[in-house]
Amino acid sequence: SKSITIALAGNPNSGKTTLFNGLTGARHSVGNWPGVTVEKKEGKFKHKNIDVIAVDLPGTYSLSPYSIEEMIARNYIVEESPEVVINIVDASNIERNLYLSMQLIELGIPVVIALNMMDIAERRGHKIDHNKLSKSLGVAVVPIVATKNKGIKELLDAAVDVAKGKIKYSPFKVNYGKEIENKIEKTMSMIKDRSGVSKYNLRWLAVKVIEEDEAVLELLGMKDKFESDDEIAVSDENASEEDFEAIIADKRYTYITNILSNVVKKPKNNVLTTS
Ligand code: GDP
Ligand code: MG
Ligand code: K
Repeated sequence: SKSITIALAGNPNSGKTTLFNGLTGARHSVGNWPGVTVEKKEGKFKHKNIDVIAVDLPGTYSLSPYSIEEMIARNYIVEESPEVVINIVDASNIERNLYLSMQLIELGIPVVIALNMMDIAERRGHKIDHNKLSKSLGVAVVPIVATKNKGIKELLDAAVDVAKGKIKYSPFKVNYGKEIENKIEKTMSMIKDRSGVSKYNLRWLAVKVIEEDEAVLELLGMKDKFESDDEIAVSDENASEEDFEAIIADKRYTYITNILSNVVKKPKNNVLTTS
């Protein structure tokens, strides 16, 4: 049968290379992403007789249009539509890492979270309920220790099942509050018939328009409109100066905090566990 492409996404130092090497061994090629000097690694392996292609995406903290690495990662995911994205999360630094997870999930693509560095989290006395995290996010979450090859089989089982549509998840949706949700709805109906929009998740695009994401505005041919709106806003004393990008980012962090308050338990006294 047809091969499955798995893209690996995660923060720098989350263990992506360790996992990638563990999966592909020596059977991988190293090149550059088109037009830039950012390294691209691609490898092949078999899992349960299924041919799997693994693509290592650049390490990123977000999927904003402000960095080459983040644009490479998000363009690859959106344009090439890998069957599944394995999002490697450093369990010992889970708050920060989940910001990227939220954005991957918002892209509307199949995501499996590999909760890596579980040995470090455990050593620090952090108790992480991965089943609760999975329920809260609406995606599969598999604890692993990449350096010891622990949990890798379970991770691949989940990734292949998700890629083949055998496990259906319903990813959570952030509620951005009445004002922004209204804007999202209006923007969705405004952009839905534009050419080239169909391969994107419409809600994700709408959120990006409201964030004034330059790459998305350009894609939709809306860059000039926003620039002229800005000029009007400056001359209008009643114009709202709200920074929707900041409000949206804030909502995402609040979601993460709320979710983690039910998922992670840390020892009260951390003095003896700093190493
Ligand atoms: P990348 O930047 O995401 O590619 O991360 P690397 O694979 O280079 O890993 C960063 C560091 O974390 C390396 O020193 C790895 O050996 C280490 N590392 C990766 N996974 C684990 C793990 O599960 N447990 C522990 N203790 N260390 C890990
Ligand atoms: Mg690496
Ligand atoms: K952002």
